Amino acid sequence: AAEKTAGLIVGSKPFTESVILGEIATQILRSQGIEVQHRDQLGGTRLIWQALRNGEIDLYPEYTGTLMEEILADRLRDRRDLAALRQALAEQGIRMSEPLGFNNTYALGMTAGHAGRLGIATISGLRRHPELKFGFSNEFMGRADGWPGLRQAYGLPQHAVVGMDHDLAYRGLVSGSLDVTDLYTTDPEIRYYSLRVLEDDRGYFPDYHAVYLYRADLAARQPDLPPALRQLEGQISEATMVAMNAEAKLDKVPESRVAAGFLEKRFGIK
Ligand code: PBE
Repeated sequence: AAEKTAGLIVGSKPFTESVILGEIATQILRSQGIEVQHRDQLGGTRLIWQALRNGEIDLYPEYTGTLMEEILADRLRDRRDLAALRQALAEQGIRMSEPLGFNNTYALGMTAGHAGRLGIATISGLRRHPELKFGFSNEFMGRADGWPGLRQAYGLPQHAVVGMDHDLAYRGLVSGSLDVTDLYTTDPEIRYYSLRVLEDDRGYFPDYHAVYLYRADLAARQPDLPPALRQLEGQISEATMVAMNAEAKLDKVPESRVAAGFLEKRFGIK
């Protein structure tokens, strides 16, 4: 790519956690003397994956379930086989880190009060309430592992279903203009707004372990990169990720500062 100057380019998707993980990678690589630029909120899953494939970016945070169900679904048989996933990625010139340490899956949620009044505890329980209004994050509306498959897997009858910005969906739930939305399970709003996470009683959603993807040709160009990223493997627990998301989303601390705080605390990087 012509606009690519020296150094390498990290990308992230347009939601807080992805930006924080992009910043963590950016800053840890910088601390090793690698020149890095972060194109934050570059675009959704399809777009950012293409950007990685065509070399527009070199690295970005992704999730195993997203790779298996959405990006490489036609090349994989088993949702749980990480070795097969790694192989399928290698065939496309992409390497994957080991999991960073937490699972951020999709779930359906309602306010606890509303769910309690209607007696809904599971996704199957939604079948008895066709009148409920669903508002889903835009990407969830069209993804293979999103609404189309979920509706089919559970035989859900709702017709009032709209796509919207993920953060606005939380406001819709709280204001009562929406009854149900898709949650990302590491979102701090779940606790903050006392939301009920409906049980996925048919086991529809896979695990979405966070990983970094990077171009295989980068390992040759930047031999310090794989070991630098390896330091992060297994280092971010679910509690740690929820706390970082809370700092950024609820306390409005910029993602770059959240990432810097994590790296200082965990690795003494300043
Ligand atoms: N997720 C939940 C989505 C967004 C949040 C991790 C499954 C993804 O980016 O693939």
